Amino acid sequence: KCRQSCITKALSDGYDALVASDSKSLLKKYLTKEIFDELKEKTTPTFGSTLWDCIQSGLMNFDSGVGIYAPDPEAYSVFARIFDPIIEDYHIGFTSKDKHPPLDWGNVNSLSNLDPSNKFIISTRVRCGRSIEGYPFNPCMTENHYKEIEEKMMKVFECLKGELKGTYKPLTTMDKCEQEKLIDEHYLFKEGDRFLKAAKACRFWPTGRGIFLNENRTFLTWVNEEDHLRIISMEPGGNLGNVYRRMIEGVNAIEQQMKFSRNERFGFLTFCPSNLGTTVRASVHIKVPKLSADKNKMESVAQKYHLQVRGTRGEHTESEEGVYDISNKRRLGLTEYQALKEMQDGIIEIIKLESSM
Ligand code: ADP
Ligand code: CIR
Repeated sequence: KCRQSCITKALSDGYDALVASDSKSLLKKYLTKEIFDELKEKTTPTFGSTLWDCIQSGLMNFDSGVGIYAPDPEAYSVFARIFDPIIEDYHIGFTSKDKHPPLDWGNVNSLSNLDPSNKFIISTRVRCGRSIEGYPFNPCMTENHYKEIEEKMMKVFECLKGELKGTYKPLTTMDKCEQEKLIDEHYLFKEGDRFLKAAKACRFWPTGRGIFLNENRTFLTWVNEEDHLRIISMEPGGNLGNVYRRMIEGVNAIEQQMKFSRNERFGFLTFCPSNLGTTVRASVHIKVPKLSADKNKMESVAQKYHLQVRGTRGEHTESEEGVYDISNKRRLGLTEYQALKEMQDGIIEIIKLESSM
């Protein structure tokens, strides 16, 4: 009873503040009073998650781009009236009637080196997220869930062979210095993300969190950060085909031993609705000084090719020394291959444009 009335008060105060704010989040754009009133007392059947659990990150961070997370898989259907329009907007046209297509990695060999002369692209990275079947998302996980997933993954990592062979480092065994170095080198997730913290995704930190790195530092896996798994391939230069091929090999090797959560309508399930479907984000770190001198032009080009521009240290960071992180924006409603192709086509256009300026 008391918990319920506290949540109701926090929700209505938070909602009023959001409405009065200048937030550009998708949450503010779509959470009308009517939808808010319809959802404010609902809970998910298995975990009892509330609207507050979904939107507290967006209510506490008005600079959110999206502003909502699914505390558990059922939240996507119980709170569909707010998730659906946000998903449709973010993933550019995936309506409440659409279904995500089956997995299709496509023809890896048709993806090329996007910058053979090495003039613009510093490095290329492709990642995907995976949730492990039988476990809820962060806000509903117990300390034991974190430990169990980590223990299972440590066994999986031991079986990785050839190019993928490497070592797992739990966060609990890393000192600050080592952690900061790995973050600076773009391998490790940043610490204390306030969007995730507000969403209750950082409980029991650093328990169960860690990073697997292969010997060449080209294949890695994050354990229990935003999603149970983030499987990542990266290397210097613009060889997108090679980076993608390596990620697929890693995903397949892990999948031989772990069952991933997949949903009829949304494909692979993730904590943040922006990652649903393929969960794939293919990015380059790129220097395009002429184009990026004109912020509006850069944004309109990104929009035209369905790309997203981030700063040098990832989401919610600024560009340093003119380095931008440009990636495919949508991940849901298209195949893995189409997501990669969309990114490739856009980056090729951006390089063409920069060269002509
Ligand atoms: P994600 O959505 O994959 O979690 P973030 O925006 O949080 O991505 O970035 C995670 C890390 O990956 C950051 O350090 C970021 O700089 C790095 N990163 C992203 N793209 C590239 C790239 N193409 N080359 C090198 N590092 C990259
Ligand atoms: C936000 O809303 O800004 C954070 N909760 C992060 C959302 C993920 N962003 C994205 O574009 N993939």
